[in-house]
This record gives sequence, structure tokens and C-alpha cells, in this order.
Amino acid sequence: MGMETFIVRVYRRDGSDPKRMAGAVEIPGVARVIPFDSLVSLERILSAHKSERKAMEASTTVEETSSACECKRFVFGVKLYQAQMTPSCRKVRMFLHEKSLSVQMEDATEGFGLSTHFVQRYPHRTVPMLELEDGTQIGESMAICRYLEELYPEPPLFGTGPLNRVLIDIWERRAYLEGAGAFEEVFRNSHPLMVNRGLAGTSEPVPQIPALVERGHGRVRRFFAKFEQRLNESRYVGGDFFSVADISTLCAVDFGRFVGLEIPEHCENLLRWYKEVSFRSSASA
Ligand SMILES: N[C@@H](CCC(=O)N[C@@H](CS)C(=O)NCC(=O)O)C(=O)O
Repeated sequence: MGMETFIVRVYRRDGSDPKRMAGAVEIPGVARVIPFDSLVSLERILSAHKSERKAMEASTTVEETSSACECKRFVFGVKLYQAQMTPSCRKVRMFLHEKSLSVQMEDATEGFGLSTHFVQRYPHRTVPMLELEDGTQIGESMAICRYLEELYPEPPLFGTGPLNRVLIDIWERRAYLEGAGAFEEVFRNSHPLMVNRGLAGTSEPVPQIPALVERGHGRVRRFFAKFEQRLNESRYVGGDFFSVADISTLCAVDFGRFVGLEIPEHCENLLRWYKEVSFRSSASA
């Protein structure tokens, strides 16, 4: 299956763009330290030493002065096709960040839609999509996260123990179907950029239906009420610990804010939770 992990130590200035990550890689058995100026060039260097990969543990140090240090595991040989502004892609980026994982990413967009190159490659026509070295394509944000959880179980984001796992599953699905689904219904059926794009995943024109905007607002109201109640009982969405259910909920709520649908002021618990999880560094992913 060809996926291996390299421990990469990244030093970068606070606030600098992670995509511009630069450093130097130390390969066991290779005398010199090889500089790189992006994840792509790091991957190229590691590729060139393919035969030694089994024994290799790569560590990097950056030449520039830095005030922040992060340890990241660079997942070699996979590529995440994604779009920066979409909630489903943000879920995967947040998940990677929480796991301190780094993968090569490719922008799958062109203008306001998906690129021809991407849709020819991936007929399901949705992002995110994780492509493995052998060409296997993993679609669906939660499937991607589960796959990564299996390979990199620490820290556990899908829970531990049968009941905790099942609660996270239940609340993650509710966040996605009742939260993100509701905001999407409003957005796709009202936004000018979504004309004839009522549904994702198809090249056929799907007209907007104004009645769905109204229905969507009702769904949004019920979603806020349900999650307010849940967060009155529980610190995090899935239970006592931060999990993928929080990631899904945060991405849904922020998508709602983008559409102009804010958490109502009376939802004190939801607002308390929102403040806490938005403060995590993964929230900027
Ligand atoms: N259930 C899928 C949803 C994927 C999805 O709908 N992605 C949107 C972005 S959030 C997309 O690809 N839209 C492309 C389009 O509108 O053409 C997942 O969680 O990955």
C-alpha cells in the first residue's frame, strides 16, 4: 500500500503560511543535510531516496530564526485533493492538524467550481478526495478521517471504548446531516454562485428551489436548538473529550456563519463551546 510516515520537525515563525514550510531534511546514511522549500520539494527529496525509505526517519530543521516549533508527521505518497473554502475539506485539514499529520495537498478548483483535471480524474466530482500511491481514491471526508485514524490512532478522535465511540458517531452524523446539511440547503438554493448547482457531485444542472431555503432555515433553527441542549449536558459534542464530532460541528457552524446564519445569542452553551474549540490551533486549518 506504500504509505510510510516520516517524523518531520518543523520550525517556523508564528503566523507564517504553513504551505510555505521550509527546512532541511536529514536522511540516515546521507552525509549532508538537504534543504527544501516546500512540502512538494520535501516529497521529491524523499522520493529520490526511495530505496532507503524503510530504514529512513527524516527530521528537518529550518535555517530561519523561529519562535514556534511544531512536530509534524509527513505522510509520504498520498495526495489530498481539496478546496480551501469548503467545510468538508476543512474537516479533513483540521483532523490532520489534530493528529500532527501533514500531507501533500492539491487545489482541485478552477474558478468557482472543480477543475476539469480533477473531475476527469475523479468522477464522483466532490472534494475532499485522498489519493494513495497505488491510485486508490478515498472520497467522503469522514471515510478519509477514519482511514487516517486507523493508521494513526493517536490522539484518538473517534473515541475510545464502545459507548464513547458510538456517541461520537451519533453526534458527528447529526452535525453533518442536520447542521452542515441545513446550511448547505440554504446556501445552494439561494446563493448566486450556486445557480444550477443545487446539488454537489453531478455535472447535470440542478436548479435552485426557493422553497428549500425556507425549509433550510427551519432545519438550521432545530440544529441550533438540539446542539444547545447537547452542550448543556456535555463539554464537547461527543462527550468529555474533543473529537471528530466537534470538528464536524465547528465546520458546519462556521459554514453557517459564512452563509450569514450565526449561532443565536440565547444559545449560551453552544457559544461557550464555539469559543473553546475555535481557539484550538487546528481551527485555522
Ligand atoms: N459527503 C461528502 C460531501 C462532499 C461535498 O459535497 N463536497 C463539496 C464541497 S463541501 C463539493 O465537492 N462541491 C463541489 C461542487 O459543488 O461542485 C464529504 O463529506 O466529503
